[in-house]
Amino acid sequence: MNPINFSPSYKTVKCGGTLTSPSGSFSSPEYPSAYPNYLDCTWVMLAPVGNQILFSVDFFEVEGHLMCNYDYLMIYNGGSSNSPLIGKYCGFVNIAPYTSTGNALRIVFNSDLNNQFSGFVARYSFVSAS
Ligand SMILES: [Ca+2]
Repeated sequence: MNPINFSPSYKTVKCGGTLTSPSGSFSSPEYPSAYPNYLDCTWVMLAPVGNQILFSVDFFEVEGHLMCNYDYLMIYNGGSSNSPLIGKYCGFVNIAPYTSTGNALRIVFNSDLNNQFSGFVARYSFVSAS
């Protein structure tokens, strides 16, 4: 096999971003239609220092797997990929609302090569740390 002739059979979908508005919502790409394959989306909610981020998921339908190895959403308590992982979710589950301890929260959504579902809708708001 000549590696020069290898070309991926998918195109990269732009998704994710840094969210600095005091409240907002976002969803999996193309919601409520099925999300594309091969997603690697990262949203970082970044509040002013002294705030926390209240995050909740209103809708969640993602390809299921016992270990969530196929498609999944991950919540990190902080802005970086080294921040503590709060949970990894897949299937048709309810995700409990979560409040960050600091002023940043990271959400990652990944999909694999097949089996697409409607995905998710999430919202957040900045709250003054008490
Ligand atoms: Ca999938």
